[in-house]
Amino acid sequence: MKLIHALALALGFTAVAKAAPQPNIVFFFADDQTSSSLGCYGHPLAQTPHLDRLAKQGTRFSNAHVSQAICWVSRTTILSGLVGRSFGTAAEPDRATPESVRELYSDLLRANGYRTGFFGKWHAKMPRGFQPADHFDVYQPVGRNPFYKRQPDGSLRHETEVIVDHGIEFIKNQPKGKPFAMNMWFNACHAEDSDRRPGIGHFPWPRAMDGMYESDEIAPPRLNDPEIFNSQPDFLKTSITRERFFWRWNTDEKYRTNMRAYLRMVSGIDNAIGRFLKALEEAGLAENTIIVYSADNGFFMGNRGFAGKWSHYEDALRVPLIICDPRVPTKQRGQVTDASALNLDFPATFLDWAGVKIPERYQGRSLKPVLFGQKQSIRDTLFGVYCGGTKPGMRSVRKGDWKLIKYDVLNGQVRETQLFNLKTNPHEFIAEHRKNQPDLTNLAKNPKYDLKQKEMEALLASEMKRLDDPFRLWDQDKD
Ligand SMILES: [Ca+2]
Repeated sequence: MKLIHALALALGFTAVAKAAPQPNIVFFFADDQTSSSLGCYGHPLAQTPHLDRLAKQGTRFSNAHVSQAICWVSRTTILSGLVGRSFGTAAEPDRATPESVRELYSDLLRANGYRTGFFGKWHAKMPRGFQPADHFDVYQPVGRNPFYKRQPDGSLRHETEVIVDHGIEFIKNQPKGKPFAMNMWFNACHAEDSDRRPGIGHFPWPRAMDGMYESDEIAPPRLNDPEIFNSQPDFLKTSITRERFFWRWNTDEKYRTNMRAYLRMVSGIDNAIGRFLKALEEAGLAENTIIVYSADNGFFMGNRGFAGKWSHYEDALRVPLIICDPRVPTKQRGQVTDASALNLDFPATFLDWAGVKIPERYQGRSLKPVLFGQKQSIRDTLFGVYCGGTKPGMRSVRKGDWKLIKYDVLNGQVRETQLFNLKTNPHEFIAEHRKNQPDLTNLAKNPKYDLKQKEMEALLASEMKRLDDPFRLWDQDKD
């Protein structure tokens, strides 16, 4: 014992000095992408070999959601650590208050030794005077419109490639012995809304993907039975979610052409990520770098007669989430977890990885224990919010197999409740589909599920209070 003690004393300082280094963090963030458009999530055609490999070596989340399926809100949630309705004010709910974004996770990482970078689509609605460049060591915004960027030699380069070029440049300049945290936030797979020409006009892809999927048979949307559209709440049937359907999915030919183009955008991201991973490997940084891949919101690709996001169905709220942490034990590699995760959890997770204290104001939790197999899950409730169609808007809550959605829109003209059991009704059918399956319907107001509805409504009210939502629905206490 004495010998060991002496040895420990002699080695003590060395051991402390050689404590595990802080990991590098690379966060790839796609725009407008459902998890169902990736190979590793089961898409029959999507070719995403690099993301599939990250999933095989890391953790793939089957229940990752965003709390609000809108580009700028999802982004502000990650930057602030707060859900939409918490980072803003009742008068201006989409814009972050100065207090909520005074210190971003990137600032906290920088204060703790990290070199930080941001490349790509920002789109978060920040307070007046806010300068994103103040919050990163290297900041380079890259937008769309156009997706193709003129290069010094006169050639055109897709924004996905340009963003990854910046990322590779960043690691080439990385000083030795210093950790880094970098964000590459793509504009793909967002449509070019101002250009409705099917294919490369509406969904411009990196030209390296030319010809991909051309001979593939494109299956129609799974939920394209007109009965499914007809059963939707009336205001959704006339919303922008419906309007955009006519921009991109409403004829067989347009649907097939746009779907091929969309998948090329997905494969374009995957291809660029592959290039980045190779550069990371060559720089000798791969062993200590955690890779995160997710999207700012899901996407309706013709299901229910809808396009875009803007609702609380799974198509809109569910996003891909793949985290590859080379430090996790071998038996956790390649795991697929059904643990619930929100975009709200990302900044807490980043700070936890870096060993930085998670601020008390953060509403999310670190996903690290799930990755390391120490916990099955870190949250049992998914909260969804949206203010479309006039405030308070739509709210949802999901726990286990149950999901409640409430619509309180158009100044009180629409007040509806939907209750789904996602185990028996994973596609959230509202009408009894095909009439012989009584569970495939909205179960709200069904006396058999009265207690469940009350339980979910109480859970929704408590989540709204806990997350400082300033609004109350028509049937909630005004407290
Ligand atoms: Ca988006």
